[in-house]
Amino acid sequence: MALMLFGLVCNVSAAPAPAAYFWEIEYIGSTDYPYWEDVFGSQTSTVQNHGGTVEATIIVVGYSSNIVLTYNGSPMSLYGVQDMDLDGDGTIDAWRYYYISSGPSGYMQLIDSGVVKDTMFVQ
Ligand SMILES: [Ca+2]
Repeated sequence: MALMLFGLVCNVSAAPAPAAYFWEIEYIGSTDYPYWEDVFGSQTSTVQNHGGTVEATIIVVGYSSNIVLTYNGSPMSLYGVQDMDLDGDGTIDAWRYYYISSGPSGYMQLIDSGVVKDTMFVQ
């Protein structure tokens, strides 16, 4: 399964960016719900019932080399990175990361340098 809502996943060379200051789990999809469910914002649980292979996208504004997304306590596999120039000034400001893993329901956690920045219960 490959959920590709945003089209081509590409990775161009990164320009200088400030240290990461915003982190969000954005979208979650799975075998049982094969669409991107929008979980951006204050939401703490998926609405849809997921299962099987689980994919997620996160967005990090500002740069960090220590991002991990875990599911049920285990790191998910990173399979794509999309550089984003949010204000169109030619400098990359943010990164969208694509992850995949499998498992039953559980907690997904976005961690930067050991600090939990966002948590989502995947039901
Ligand atoms: Ca920019």
